[in-house]
Amino acid sequence: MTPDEILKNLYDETMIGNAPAVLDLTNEGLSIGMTPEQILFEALIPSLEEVGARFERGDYFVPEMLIAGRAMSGALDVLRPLLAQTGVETVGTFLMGTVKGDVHDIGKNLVNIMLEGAGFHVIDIGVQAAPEKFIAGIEEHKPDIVGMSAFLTTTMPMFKANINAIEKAGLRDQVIIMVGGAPVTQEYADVCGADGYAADAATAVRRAKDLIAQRRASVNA
Ligand code: B12
Repeated sequence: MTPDEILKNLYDETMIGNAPAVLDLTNEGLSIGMTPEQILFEALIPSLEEVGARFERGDYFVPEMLIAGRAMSGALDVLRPLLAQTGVETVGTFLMGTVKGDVHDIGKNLVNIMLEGAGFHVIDIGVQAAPEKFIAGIEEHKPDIVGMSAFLTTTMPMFKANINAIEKAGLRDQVIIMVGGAPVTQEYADVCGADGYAADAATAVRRAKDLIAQRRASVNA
């Protein structure tokens, strides 16, 4: 198969949630020299975007979304070590979780992979993470940044609930807080009192590095 055929098939097979085919195509693409970024950004992510659009139109239902998500996650398992292959020194510790009530983890996992690739030490506290879990994670791991992911308009208010709980625990000054997820905007991040927001994994990495640099500069000033 040519790279274009692989991308097209990856797009189509992800859309119908054919996990074994997505895995095979991912491996085949890599074996002929395609880059993990190409597979991710030119096939897997656009396919999942179309899955979301179909769900919105009522053409797809939860089971279809679920199997498409699983197919993408299987490919991510193969791409993860390749995307994270750097050897850069640790630039900081990032504690990441999907908020309580929300099980969407593909976006979070992608951000984690890119952060690891950029030299962050990432601690993933999983999905449906309650405020107490974020607090326990901060106390245990002393991260530079806490990242919160939400994919539902109904779970976005958990950002504020988490930030309030972190404040109440006396830990707010110790961490930078970043938020993200499909429905989240910079405006919403500002309103809920987060320090940073990013719409995608690559921007999240840049923003995380900038925020750490700013924090270190202000501490040393
Ligand atoms: C796959 C999927 C599912 C799967 C999730 C599987 C999984 N393991 O994640 C399943 C089937 C479980 C699911 C369930 C539901 N889903 Co759903 N789902 C999706 C879908 C199709 C894709 C989401 C995804 O993973 N995208 C891929 C990633 C890569 O997305 P991304 O946004 O580009 O990610 C980037 C950024 O968001 C950012 N980012 C993400 N997190 C963070 C964190 C930080 C700190 C930072 C800085 C950045 C950042 O970086 C990411 C990487 O570049 C979306 C549609 C869509 N287009 O988003 C709907 C969608 C999110 N789901 C939706 C809904 C309604 C539901 C359900 C309520 C359906 C139902 N009736 O049961 C349930 C809720 C379950 C729950 N309690 O959480 C709606 C949400 C509408 C809304 N605005 O609230 C959407 C938008 C579909 C739609 N168009 O209506 N879903």
